Amino acid sequence: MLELHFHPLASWCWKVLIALYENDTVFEPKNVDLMDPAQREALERLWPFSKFPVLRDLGRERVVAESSIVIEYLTAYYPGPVELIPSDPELAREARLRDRIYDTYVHDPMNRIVANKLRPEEHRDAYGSDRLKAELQKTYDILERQFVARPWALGERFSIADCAAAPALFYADKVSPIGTARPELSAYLERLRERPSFARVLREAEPCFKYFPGG
Ligand SMILES: N[C@@H](CCC(=O)N[C@@H](CS)C(=O)NCC(=O)O)C(=O)O
Repeated sequence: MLELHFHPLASWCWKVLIALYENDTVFEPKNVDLMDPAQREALERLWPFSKFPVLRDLGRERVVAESSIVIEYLTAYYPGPVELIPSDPELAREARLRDRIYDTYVHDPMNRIVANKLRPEEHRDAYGSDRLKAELQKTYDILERQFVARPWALGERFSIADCAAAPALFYADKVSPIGTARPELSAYLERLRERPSFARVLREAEPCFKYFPGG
């Protein structure tokens, strides 16, 4: 009943895959090759911005885009033992805030640094890329202070914020290393890598890692 339109190397798709694997949610993976014009057009018909992940719920006749919104949808209609958005409103607000922080201040700059690397050399923006790396370094310092004595972004429980953090930090660390001076954040990234849901995502992405342009 659920289809996920995604690519195994795409970081925002990882965020939703982690959520699906956390709750063993059954879905059909639909791998999209954006280099293939027919597949790109098919994605565009589902979601005019032609970005993935896109979740299609054939049973409820819904197409859901944007990783955070997909996780909201899964939490509402396909809940499992891991409550990715807590039912307590105060905690839910905190989870959503942290999800936003990872998307806005880690994932987005990381993504732009990678996109810059993929440009033809003469169109690369070294100044812009250095600014984004400095932004990441500042964010790491803020996050480092948040992880003292807490295993996950919300504390003891795994949430949407950790789904957002895993891909964002994994790739951000490659383009602008977290470094040994931030032991709490480094240990958090290690815990995320060991979490079975994310370990599975990484295993499945392994054959595509050769296409990542590097740090
Ligand atoms: N804000 C969106 C971002 C989605 C996004 O940018 N996805 C990337 C892959 S990680 C994509 O579709 N890139 C293809 C393109 O830009 O052509 C979300 O949270 O889902």
